Amino acid sequence: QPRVFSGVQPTGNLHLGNYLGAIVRFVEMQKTHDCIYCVVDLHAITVWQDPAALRTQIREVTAAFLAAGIDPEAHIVFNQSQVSAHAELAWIFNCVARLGWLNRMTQFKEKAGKDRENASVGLYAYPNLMSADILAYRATHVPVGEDQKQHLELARDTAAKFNHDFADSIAALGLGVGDDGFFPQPEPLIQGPATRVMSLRDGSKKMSKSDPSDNSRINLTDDADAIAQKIRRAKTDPEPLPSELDGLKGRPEADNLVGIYAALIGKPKADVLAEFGGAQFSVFKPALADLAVDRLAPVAGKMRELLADPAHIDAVLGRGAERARAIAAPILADVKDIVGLLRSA
Ligand code: AQP
Repeated sequence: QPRVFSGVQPTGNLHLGNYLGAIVRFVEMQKTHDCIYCVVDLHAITVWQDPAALRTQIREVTAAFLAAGIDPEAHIVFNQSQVSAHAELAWIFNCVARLGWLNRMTQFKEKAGKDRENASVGLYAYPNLMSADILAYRATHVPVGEDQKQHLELARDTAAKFNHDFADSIAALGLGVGDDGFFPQPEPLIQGPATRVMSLRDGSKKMSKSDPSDNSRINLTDDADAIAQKIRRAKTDPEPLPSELDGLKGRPEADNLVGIYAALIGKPKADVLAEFGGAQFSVFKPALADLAVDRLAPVAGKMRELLADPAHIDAVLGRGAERARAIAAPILADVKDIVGLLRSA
């Protein structure tokens, strides 16, 4: 049975990249898969989070999931720290994954910056926790943005090494499934028109929660004026839009805005160019702003309504955690048996 797992960090400033690259895909996948969607709060604390703000941010991501159309009854929505299997399996994966693998992770290098000696150990080990998130449910499909590709490859390598290192134990206990061994190879689903939404201020950088410039991103909670202003101020070149896709080559900012329009309207970029080819940005930007407001305002409104009742959000997370635990607990118990860790019956 194919199972989807994915997560979003409650690190504040949830933006259009998170929405189009991840959350919209999460909603779509509900039609065809059993889905587990997680607010990954243990990932968030790999960099400093103010405790009071963190609590609000966890509820905000949950509200965004629900407002976008994730159904917490038909599927599972919870926050990571309520299910201890994530942290337990992450420790075992810390002992399976190799230092050399983690040393190659570009996200750590970017986030740690120059002051690497001062980065938290958690930030370094982050990919092993992500492997645990996915494999604690033996999830087979992981919808993510382009930036998570390398981490998914590491999760696949970790699953394969675990299956290989413990092959005899898995066989002796009769816990193998198909050809893979104990863990499946989780498949990244990096698809759709917006796998990498770029900053509005710099077409070579991804739109990111942690960018110090608020003008670089459209936040899900921005009002219509803020959205229009940010799009008006978005960096562009002086040329009009091309009529063909080829004409976007070497024009990262134009490419990004056309990509955002395409993703919001659910059509290919070629269709957008067929409509706006030859138009100046003074024409295209207001059209994009109207479309963005049209698509995001209902989500933001719903989020506000949900956030007015934090007890309801906490109850959704609590129920989701209970159901997540019920899936992960027997898998973790098998892992402990495979590794040779003694547990009382
Ligand atoms: N710019 C983006 N375009 C498309 N998808 C994106 N995602 C993030 N940025 C973009 C996808 O959103 C999901 C959740 O991301 P995350 O919260 O786990 O953290 P992140 O990838 O580190 O996102 P940010 O917003 O860029 O945060 P900071 O600034 O803290 O690094 C993931 O599926 C991600 O691929």
